[in-house]
Amino acid sequence: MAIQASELILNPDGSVYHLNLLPQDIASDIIFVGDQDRVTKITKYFDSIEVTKQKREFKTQTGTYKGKRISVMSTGIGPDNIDIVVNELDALVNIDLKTRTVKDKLSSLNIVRLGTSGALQPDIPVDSIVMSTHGLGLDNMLRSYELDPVSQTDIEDAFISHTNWDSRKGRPYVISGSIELQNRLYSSSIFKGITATAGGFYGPQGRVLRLAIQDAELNSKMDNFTFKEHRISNFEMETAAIYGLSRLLGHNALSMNAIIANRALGTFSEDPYIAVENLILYALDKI
Ligand code: R1P
Repeated sequence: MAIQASELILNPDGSVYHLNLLPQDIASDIIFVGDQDRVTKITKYFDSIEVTKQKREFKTQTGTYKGKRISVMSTGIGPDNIDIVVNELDALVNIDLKTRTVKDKLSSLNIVRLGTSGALQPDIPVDSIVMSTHGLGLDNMLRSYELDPVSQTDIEDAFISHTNWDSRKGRPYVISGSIELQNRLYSSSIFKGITATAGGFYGPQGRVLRLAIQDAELNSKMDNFTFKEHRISNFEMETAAIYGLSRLLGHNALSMNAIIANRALGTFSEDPYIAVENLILYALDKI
């Protein structure tokens, strides 16, 4: 059955509504960044660029790096944006935009997020790189979908009990990253851990400026949470949403973050641009 115009919105040129992209504009290997200005920081290393398109914070460039076709896209900030980006990307490959019907043969994308993040553990220094084995979603966005088939309820239950999580904030969810991409991009020079994804930057990540927060102890409880060999390494705002939607839609996703702050020590990188550049150089050759 055809998906209605109000549900899958297309622009006059047939492109998807927010990303402003046509199916031929994207590669099957995609790098996500948060900041739209980070797109060219990656594509400056490309052999050539064939597509540059932007609408709002969603900027995309597609080109080749050492002969491999890759798209780099900015997602903006937060899980709500990830809902738009991953659903519209999936529509580009798995929905026939002319007939508005789901294709019989579905395709998988490889999605790697290169982001910035704050470490929660004192031994993960600023300017290091963290690979997310799992995303721990504290944001609730993904709870609008039928999540149970893909979420790791054993880790969720342990986290809820350890932190005495207030159920009024919704149930946290845990989704693992692609094992294949983890194996391809890991080396012993980087850290691994569970990445917590918050639905905001200040209160939702335990930052107090003028407002009291619901659980002032949450970050320290997160620091000392363990499940088997896993611990929570860092806090940011996209990974769990990317992992969840990718898993539900059949795409492979991995998130890697340059650590620009250490929340446990209260420190911030002296040059976050170099930290991001190091992450880009580390990841590009392995993607
Ligand atoms: C907050 O400043 C933003 O920076 C981090 C957070 O996840 C959030 O998006 O990532 P990016 O630098 O990739 O945007």
